[in-house]
Amino acid sequence: MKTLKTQVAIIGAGPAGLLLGQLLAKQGISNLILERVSGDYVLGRIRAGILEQGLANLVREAGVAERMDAEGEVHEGVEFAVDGVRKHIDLKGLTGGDVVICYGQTELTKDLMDARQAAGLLTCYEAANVQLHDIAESTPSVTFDYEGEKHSLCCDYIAGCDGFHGTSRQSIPADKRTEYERVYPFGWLGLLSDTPPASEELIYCKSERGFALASRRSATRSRYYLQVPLTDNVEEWSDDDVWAELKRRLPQDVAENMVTGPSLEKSIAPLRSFVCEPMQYGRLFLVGDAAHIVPPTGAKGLNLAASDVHTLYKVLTRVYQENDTACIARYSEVALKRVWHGERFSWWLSNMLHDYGDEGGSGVDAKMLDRFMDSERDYFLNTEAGRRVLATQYVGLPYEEV
Ligand code: RFL
Ligand code: PHB
Repeated sequence: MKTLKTQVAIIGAGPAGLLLGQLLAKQGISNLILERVSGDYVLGRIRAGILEQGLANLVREAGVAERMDAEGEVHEGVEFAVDGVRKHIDLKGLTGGDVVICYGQTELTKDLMDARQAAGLLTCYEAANVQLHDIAESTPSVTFDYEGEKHSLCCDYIAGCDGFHGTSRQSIPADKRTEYERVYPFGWLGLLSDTPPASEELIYCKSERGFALASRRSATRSRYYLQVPLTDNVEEWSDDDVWAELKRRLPQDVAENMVTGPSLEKSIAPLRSFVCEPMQYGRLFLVGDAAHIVPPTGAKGLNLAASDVHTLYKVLTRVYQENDTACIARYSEVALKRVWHGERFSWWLSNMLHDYGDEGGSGVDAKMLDRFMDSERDYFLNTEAGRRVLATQYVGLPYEEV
């Protein structure tokens, strides 16, 4: 058994783990990341595309913003289309200056990986059998298999950044956590292609045939999504099928503008709302998808992971630099407040824009739910007050101080 030592053991090299590691290292706090899969595998996962200003600022604070600031697109507005009628939401004007940045999670992850390597900070990729020990004691540790050898990592604290299917959350005794979950009766089929996007701004569309989203990564790379039944397999959808269905769901002028081409990636993701409370136990802190999942409708998943990182980074900085251990107990409470705002927003926007078939929800049948949502769409897209609420939450609520 090889023994290693660090101040903060980070489980998972997704955006949450990598960003936390970079921020802590800048404050002189040592950390080591354990990742189950290879770096290439992490970079092969196509996920989020929209960064709130809070996340962008955190990336700048970590000193990793050069490419994001050069290549990321500033989006001052976003569009919603209901049954073909387009509505522009002026994010900048309605929020007094806030915007979002369109920059792929894959690119951000790559920048963070490169910065970590350049700084000589250790990430153990393909670390198997990661197990957490003594998390309720003052000397926790993590054991894992790496390069054919068993390792034990002794640390002061553990950051569980290992996503929804990770091991960290399961290490908290079941009777010490409460989990809230809603699984939606549909998924999103995503398609990435090197074709010029159909629109300068993102367009979230509610149509008779279900939800569609026209998104982008750059002037030459498009990202589209379609609401699909949970029973669909991605193999059943040819590229031509996806393009044809997008044409049916997007507003006519957008559909006419759409350039089709071969997909670079195509996958189906289920939609889920999930929160684990509290987000800490002993010396373990849960961060990002390890603690909570949102449906992608509000583009909040990655952004909530970032606000958790911000909170934990501030807590640990105070612990190590000011010996303020009292603030540790505040992590979960501060993080969860913002998490629940993001959860509610993503659930609400999903309700407004998807077709729930016969299912209904919230204790009302499908027909009545649809009428309620007609009223929501009318208020939040067609009144100044409604648009302001939508815009304020889309760009992201301010970070809470610890
Ligand atoms: P991640 O990115 O899942 O990273 C967790 C990392 O932990 C590793 N891991 C382990 N490592 C060691 N030992 C173990 N036992 C481990 N188990 C897991 C994993 O290999 C992985 O590398 O979580 P993180 O860092 O919290 O980041 C969160 C974001 O990735 C996530 O919120 C968003 O991508 C969610 N999401 C989207 N959010 C958006 O805002 N907009 C989107 O368009 C969007 N699309 C998506 C998404 C999530 C998806 N998932 C989870 C399937 C599309 C998909 C398909
Ligand atoms: C994306 O471009 O992948 C994207 C953008 C906005 C969302 C979800 C996904 O709400």
